Amino acid sequence: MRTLSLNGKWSLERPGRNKKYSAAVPGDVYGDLLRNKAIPDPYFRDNELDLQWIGETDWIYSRTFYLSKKVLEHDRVLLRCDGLDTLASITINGRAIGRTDNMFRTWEFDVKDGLKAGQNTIKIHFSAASKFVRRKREERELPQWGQPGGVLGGNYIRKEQCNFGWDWGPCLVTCGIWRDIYLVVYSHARLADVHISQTHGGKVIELEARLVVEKIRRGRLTARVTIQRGNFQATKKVVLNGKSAGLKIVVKNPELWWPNGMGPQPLYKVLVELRDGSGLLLDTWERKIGLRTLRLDRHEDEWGESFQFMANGVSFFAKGANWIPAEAILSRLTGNDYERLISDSAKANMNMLRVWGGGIYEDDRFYELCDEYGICIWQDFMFACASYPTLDPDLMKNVRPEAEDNICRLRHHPSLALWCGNNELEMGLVGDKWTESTMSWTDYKKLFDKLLPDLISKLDPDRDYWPSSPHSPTGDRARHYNPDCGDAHLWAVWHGQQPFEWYRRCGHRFNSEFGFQSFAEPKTVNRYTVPKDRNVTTYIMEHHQRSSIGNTTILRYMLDWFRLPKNFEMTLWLSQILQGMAMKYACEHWRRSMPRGMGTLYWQLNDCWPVASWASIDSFGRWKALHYMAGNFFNPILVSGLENNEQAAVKIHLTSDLRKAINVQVEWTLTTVGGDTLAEGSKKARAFARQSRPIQTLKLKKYIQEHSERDLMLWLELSVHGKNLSTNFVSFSRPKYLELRPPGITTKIRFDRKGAFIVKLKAKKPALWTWLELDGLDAEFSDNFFHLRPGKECEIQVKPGKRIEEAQFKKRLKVRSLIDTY
Ligand code: BMA
Repeated sequence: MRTLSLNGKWSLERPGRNKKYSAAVPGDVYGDLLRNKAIPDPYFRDNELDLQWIGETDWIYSRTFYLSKKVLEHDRVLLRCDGLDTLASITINGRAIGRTDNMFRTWEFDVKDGLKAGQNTIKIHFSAASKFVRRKREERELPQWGQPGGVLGGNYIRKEQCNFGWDWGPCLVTCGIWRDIYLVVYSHARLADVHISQTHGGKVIELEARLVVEKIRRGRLTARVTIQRGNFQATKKVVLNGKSAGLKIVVKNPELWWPNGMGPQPLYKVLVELRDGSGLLLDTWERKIGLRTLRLDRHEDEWGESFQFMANGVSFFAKGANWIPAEAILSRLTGNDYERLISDSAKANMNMLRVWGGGIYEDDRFYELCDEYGICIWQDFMFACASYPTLDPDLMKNVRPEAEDNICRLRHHPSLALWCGNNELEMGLVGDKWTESTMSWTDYKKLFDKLLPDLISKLDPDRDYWPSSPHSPTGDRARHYNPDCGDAHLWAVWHGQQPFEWYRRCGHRFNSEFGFQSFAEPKTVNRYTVPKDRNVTTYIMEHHQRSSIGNTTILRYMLDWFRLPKNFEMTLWLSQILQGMAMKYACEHWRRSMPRGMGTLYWQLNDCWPVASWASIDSFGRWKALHYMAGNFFNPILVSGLENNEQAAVKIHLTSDLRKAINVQVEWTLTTVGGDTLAEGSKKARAFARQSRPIQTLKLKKYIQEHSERDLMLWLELSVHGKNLSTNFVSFSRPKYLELRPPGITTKIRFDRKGAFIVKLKAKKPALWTWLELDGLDAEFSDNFFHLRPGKECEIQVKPGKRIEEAQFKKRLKVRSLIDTY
C-alpha cells in the first residue's frame, strides 16, 4: 500500500469571484486568509465581529496533481480525507466523488475510475456552516446552553461546537481540509483494522493482536507482528486464510507504563507487516503502546460508590485540568504547541486531562505526548451543552462511524483512560425539562446509553465508558450532584457567586469541573488592546471576556479577598493570584478528602485565543499564577493547613500520592505579619502511601487573643532528610486585612548552566505571592507566586526566552509581591 499526499499548496476562492488565494493544506479558511493578508488578525480588539461573513460564505479549495500510469494499474485508488470541516462536496476532474457532513470522520472514496494518467484536478466545495445551522434551527429549535452568543444551532452539525463561540472562545466559523488528504493506492489486500489487547498476569503480559484485512484478490496472505523495546523483541507470524486472524505474543519481564508521578512511561513499538504469498510487502501498521491496565473503579463502599482510576491495579488520585482546543484557528497548532502544553501539565504534577466534549477529538500527536508524559486522558465524545437531534436517524447514522473512527484511532494509546458520552447534557436538561421538544430521555438514551457504550464494548472492551460528565449513576438521573457517587461539576463558586469557602463544604467522589477566572498578564493583554482599552471595564476588555458575568465577577471576588489594586496592570496580576488561591482552596481540600474523593480536574488548562478565562496557561503559553500554584497543590507529597477560626486552631494535614510510605519532618512557625516568630514546632510523621490524614492540631487561641487574627501567619514546611518537599501558608484572615510591611526583598543572581540564571531571594519581612518577571521578555521560572519569609532564602531558576547577558538580566528582572498590587 502506498499513499500519495495531496497536502501542500492548494488554491482557495469564493464561488463566483475571480480572486484566488494560495492555500495550505491541512488548514482552514481563516488560516489561509490570514496568510494572504486578506483579513486582519481576528484576535485583535473586536476584529472578530467584522469577520463573521467568512462563516456565511461558501469556499472552494482546489489543486492539480499528476499521476503516473503505474499508479492507476493498482487494484484500488482511494481518496482518503482524515478531516474535512465540514459540509463538503468533492469533485475530481469534474466528476462528483462524494459529500461529507462530519468534521470528525475519516472519509474514503473510491476514485480510481475518475482519475487519469497525467494532470488531475480536485475541487472541494465547502458550504457555509453558519447558514446551514441557522436554517436547521429555524426548522426546529433545540436548546443550547454554555454558548453566550455567536452563531446558534451548532448542535445541528457534526463540527467543533466551540467554533460557533463559547464562554471563553471567539466565534470564527470556518471550513477547510483540516487534516491530511491523500490517495491510498494498493493491490491485492490491505490492513483494515489492527487491535492489540493485553492480558496482565504478574511477570508476563500476553498481547493479542487481532487483524482484519480487506482482500481484493484471492490468495494466501501472511502477517507478521513484532513487538520491540530496547533489547526485547518478540515476533509472531500468522497465515490469513479468511479476512481476519488473531495471534498472541508473550512479553516477559514487562516494563509497565504508569501515570505521571507513579512510575515511568516505557513504550513498546508494535509493527504489523502484511505480505502476499510471494512475500511481497503489501501493508504495514506501526504504533507505540504501553503495557498497563487503566480502569475506572466503581464499587460499593462505605460512602456510596467509588469513582477512582486504577493503573496496574493501583488506585490513584487524578490531578489535572480540562483541555479545550488549543487554538480557535486549529490549523495554526503545531506539534510544539502540543508538546509545550502537555509537558507543562506534567510539570505541574498533573496526571490527567479531560478532553472536553465541545472541541475536537485531538490530533494524534496530542495523545502520543500524553503517552510519553504519563498524562491520562478522560476523553469525551464531542457533544456539549446542548440537546442533539438523536431522534433523527441520519444523525445516528453519522455519529456511528464518527465514534468508530475515533475509538479505533485512539484505543492503542496507553494514556487513554476513559470514554465519556458528553459534556453536561444530563445536567443541562434536568428533571422535567426533558421533553419531546427538547430531546426526550428516550432519544438521549439511544445515543449515550446504547450506541456509544455498545461500540466501546465491541471495539475497545478494556476501557470504561461513562455516559456524561457530570453523571450520577444511582436513582434519578437528574440528581447530578449526588456527592456519594459519580462525578460532579461544581460551579457554585463563579457561576453561583458562592464564596471560596463553599468548596470546603463539598465532598464529591470526583470533581471533573470547577474553576475561577483571571485576566491574562499585561504582555498578553497588550497584544489585543491599544492603550485606551487598558481598563478592565472597557468595551474591548469585555469583548475579550465571554462569561456573561465575567469581569465584574473577578472584581467582586477580588475585593472580597484583596485590596483594590492600584492600576490596570496590577488588577491583571492580582486576578491571577486570586484565581490561583481559589483553585488551591478547592484542590487541597479535595486531596485531603481522599480516598472518598479521588480526583480534581479544574476548568481549564488552556486558552484558544487571548481572553480573560478560567485557563491556567494563556494562549501565548504563558503560565498564569494558577499554573505555578497547581504545581505545588498537586505536589505528590503535600503539607497543608486547615484553619478553624471559631476554634482558633489549625489542623495540619499530610497528603501523599506516593506508592510507598516515607518518613517526613513537618515544621511549623507562627509569626506576626511583621515576621516576628511567636511559636514554632516540628513533628516527625509517616506519610502513608496514597493516603491523607491530619497529623497535628495547633491550638492558637492565646496568640489570636494577644495579636488578633489579622496579625498571624502560619508557615508550614515538609522535608525529607533535610530536603524541603512542600511548603504552605495559612492565614486566619482575608489577605486584604493583613498589614503587610514593605518586604525589602534582595536578590543575588548567578549565571546557571544552559543560559539560565539562579535568583536567590531573601526578604526582611513576609512577602506574599512574590513573583518574578523579565521586562519585555518571556521566561520559564522554576516557581513563581510563592511566599517569602524572613530568614528563609529561596532559589528560583529563570530561563529567559532568548539568551541574554547577566547585566541585561539584572536590568530586566522585576520582583514584586502582594504589597505592590495596591
Ligand atoms: C463548563 C464547561 C464549559 C464552560 C465552562 C465554564 O461547565 O463544560 O461548557 O466553558 O463550564 O462556564
